[in-house]
Amino acid sequence: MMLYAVVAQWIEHLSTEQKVRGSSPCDCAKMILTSGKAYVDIDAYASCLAYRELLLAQGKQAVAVSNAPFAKSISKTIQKIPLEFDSYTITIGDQFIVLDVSDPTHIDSNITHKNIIELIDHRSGHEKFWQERIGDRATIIKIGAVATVVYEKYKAANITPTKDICKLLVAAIVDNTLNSKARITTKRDTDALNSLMEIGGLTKQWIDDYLQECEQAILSDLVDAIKVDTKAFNDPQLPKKLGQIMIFDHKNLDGRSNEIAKAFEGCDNWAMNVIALKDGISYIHNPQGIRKIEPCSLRKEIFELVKNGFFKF
Ligand SMILES: [Mn+2]
Repeated sequence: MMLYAVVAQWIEHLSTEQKVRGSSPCDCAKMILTSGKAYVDIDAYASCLAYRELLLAQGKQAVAVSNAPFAKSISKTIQKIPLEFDSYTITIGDQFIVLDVSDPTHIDSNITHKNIIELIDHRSGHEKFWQERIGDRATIIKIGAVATVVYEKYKAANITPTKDICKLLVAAIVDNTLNSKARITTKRDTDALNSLMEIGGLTKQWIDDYLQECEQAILSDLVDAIKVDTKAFNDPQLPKKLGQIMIFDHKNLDGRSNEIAKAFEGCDNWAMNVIALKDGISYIHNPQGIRKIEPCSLRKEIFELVKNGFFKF
């Protein structure tokens, strides 16, 4: 009995060794779509699920995996769409496709960089890091949404996205381009948006309903909504913590400054970017008061303004 256990253990050890050393992945290995570890917004969510569906349609083995909390942009309507992340345990030989994140410290620590075969993001700063590691398989570009790039992959493959995929990608583009009001919006984004609305039979009203639903979710759970999309920085030009929410009307935050401050409890140097779509203005809240940036700007756009001397925190 004892000997049997030892032999069994030895065989187990041997097969693990072979698996680790083997140059070709085992049959069970898959392509894993994933994003950042801090939180997942609609762009990351839609891009992972839509890219998974595309790979599956092309006969590949693909799963979408994330344990990160959802931002409010993944609204109830979005969650009702019968597509979701897979529950899957990472195995040896799995290869990763990382979407909507490129800061190596923001990627889930379970993912070894050497197994990343593709990365798509629209935040600058880490282009060289990825160029050195995966070359052309890193796409870090100035574009409104990663979802736009995923739609373009459907187009290039001549595969029509389903109506559900269209809903996800439309919501992602609308959210990440601030309903096409953000400076970062490109013609590629608006072309993708128009095509997806047509294929999915989606109206402007569907978009307005989605945005209203996101606003309601944010306002009904304000502290949590701010916390889930707050980033920490260690840069003398930036606050230690910078939150961001997108709502329709800034007036809907009247009388709620205590809740905003509560979301940054324990931090004396914070700011929050409230993007108000109605008047297209970013309201920058901090402990000293409120300032405006016109037109409304995403956090990454504000960084550019700071870097170029157009805005000071
Ligand atoms: Mn994005």
